[in-house]
Amino acid sequence: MGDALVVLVFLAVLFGGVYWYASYSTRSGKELDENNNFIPDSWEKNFSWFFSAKTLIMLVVGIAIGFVLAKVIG
Ligand SMILES: [Ca+2]
Repeated sequence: MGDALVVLVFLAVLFGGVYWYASYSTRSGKELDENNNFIPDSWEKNFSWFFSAKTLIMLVVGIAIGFVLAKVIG
């Protein structure tokens, strides 16, 4: 279960980093964002689902971390 925890924490950091970078790069003007939703327009073509499901994805990863953590500690 320890390995699963490492993978899940890695995913949470990775996804969090991607969401953070999307917001950062559009706010700072590094990426084009003509529709002003803080997602680089070049990413939206293929990965809009990843941003629409942001809350769900982070919730699922968070619950999974909590579940595995409880198994590891308990
Ligand atoms: Ca956009």
